[in-house]
Order: sequence, then C-alpha cells, then structure tokens
Amino acid sequence: MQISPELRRRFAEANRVLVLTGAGVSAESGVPTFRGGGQTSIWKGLPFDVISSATMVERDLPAVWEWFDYRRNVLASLTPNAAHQEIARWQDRFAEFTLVTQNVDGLHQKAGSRDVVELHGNIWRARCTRCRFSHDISTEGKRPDACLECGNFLRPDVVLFGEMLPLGAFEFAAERAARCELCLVIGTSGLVYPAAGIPEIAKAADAYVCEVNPEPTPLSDLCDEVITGKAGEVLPLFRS
Ligand code: BJW
Repeated sequence: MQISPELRRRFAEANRVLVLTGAGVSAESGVPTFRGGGQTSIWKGLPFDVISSATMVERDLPAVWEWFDYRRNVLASLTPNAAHQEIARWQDRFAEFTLVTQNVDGLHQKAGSRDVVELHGNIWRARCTRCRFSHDISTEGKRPDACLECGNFLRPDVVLFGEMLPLGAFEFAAERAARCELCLVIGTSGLVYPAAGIPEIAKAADAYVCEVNPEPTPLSDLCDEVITGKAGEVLPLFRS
C-alpha cells in the first residue's frame, strides 16, 4: 500500500482538487457501510434500499423515522477518524478544493471540513414534507413531531432511492469535477448514480483520478491509480 511518485507529484502541484467520499470513509469511525455486509444493509428484515426509499416514506413514515432515529443514536457517540481529519487538512492547501460526499453522517464537518457538498443530504436535519422547512435535529432531546412552520409531517432530510438530489448540488459538483486536475475517490462502491458519475466527468476532463478502497469497484478501471487499503491508513501517507 503506497502512493506512487506520480500521484505525489500531482498532489504537490495541483491547484484544483476534488474529493468524492462514500460510506467507507466513515467505516473506521464505526459507521456501518451499506453494501458488503455492512450492518445497515438490513433493518428489521427490510433491505436498506427498501427502507431508504421514497416509496417507504409514502407508505410508512413512522418506520422510516424509527430507522433514522436508530442510526442517529448510533452516530451520536462516533467521532471522525484519521481519513476525515486528513481531508479536512487538505482544504486550505489547494487554490480550489471541493469535497463532495454521499455521506449523511456529518463527520466531515465534525472533523473541520467546510463547504461540504452533501449529495445525499444530512441525517441531522429533518424537513417538512409540505413546505420543506429545514429543522436542525442534531441537538439532544426529542425531535419535533411536526413542522414548526406549518405543522405538517417531517421526514429525514436525506436523499432516498428514486428521489432527486438537493437542487444544484450535483450540478455544482459536476462543474468542479469538469475542471479539477486531481480527483480522489475514497470509500465508495461507485454503484449509486449520479454520484458515481463524478469521477467519470473528471476523467473525461483529463484529471488524474485515484481511488482509495480496500476492494475493487466498478470505477477502478477508469482510475489512473488505485490504492488498495483503508482510507484511515492510506490518507495520512500523503503527508510523508
Ligand atoms: C472502505 C473502507 C475503509 C469499506 N476505507 N473504503 C443510472 C443507472 C442506474 C440507476 C440509476 C442511474 N441514475 C440514477 C439511478 C437510480 C438510483 C441508482 O443509482 N441506483 C443504483 C443503485 C442502481 N439513484 C437514485 O435514485 C438517485 N436519485 C436520482 O438519480 O434522481 C433522479 C431520478 C429520480 C427518479 C427516477 C430516476 C432518476 C438517488 C440516490 C440516493 C442514494 N441514497 C442512499 C441512502 C441515503 C439515506 C440513508 O442514509 O439511508 O445513499 S443509498 C446509499 O448508497 C447511501 C449512500 O450515500 C449511497 C452510496 O453508497 P456508498 O457511499 O458508495 O457506500 P457503500 O456501502 O455502497 O460502499 C462502501 C465502500 O467503502 C465499499 O466499496 C467498501 O469496499 C469501502 N470501504 N471500508 C475505504 N476503511
């Protein structure tokens, strides 16, 4: 497990860097991944892509809340790991640094990352199903039962299967991908679109694309370099 001299040189000389992260970047903090046997893959007999779906919000919102309340409880005691911390250090190192995450856990922000592009929302927010008013549910205590603005039902402010991404988030990430020189793809299975299209955009724009993951993914073949290993062990190597 090492970083090639070519990647080191590009990392040292790049002006515009984009990092795309997925569940694997939080795995060493104890957050279960979705695929590959992660504990979030099944909840009370339901596969996560069933419970984390737009259909389920319509059919059984209380069950969806039960699943997200459980996950927020697990997350409450977890802290950022070496990978989150290393990525947070990078933000002031480049003229243009873009961190795009599919994670909803907020651990990048907890590690000090700013302006994180959250493609799939954030588990620490609820939003109204009618007026879309956003509620911070990160503080301890009971989350509100209904919208504080209009009294309608609240739902987790995350992007479920079959739902659109937050307005402008993907477009912003795609624009940054199209002009980055170096794209690091860290801890994602590369299965979920449109997020998985971001490294493809970077590659098409001639960026050097590098994947960090203990397992190969469908994105591995398009990458210029694949570092096989855990994010928390690989990323600190960029410093040495
Ligand atoms: C480590 C490690 C360590 C382990 N270090 N690594 C094009 C083709 C086909 C289908 C589609 C398409 N475009 C859109 C679709 C449909 C769909 C989709 O992509 N389906 C595919 C699965 C087939 N996409 C959508 O529905 C999206 N919406 C959309 O496209 O809107 C437009 C539209 C609307 C209506 C109709 C049609 C189009 C929305 C996707 C939302 C995804 N939501 C979820 C749940 C969020 C809420 C929740 O938390 O419950 O987001 S699904 C889940 O997957 C979650 C994740 O963000 C996402 C990605 O997973 P990720 O992060 O890659 O995690 P894992 O678990 O898959 O992988 C972990 C990786 O880490 C592994 O590789 C490990 O090896 C690695 N790892 N330890 C580094 N220590």
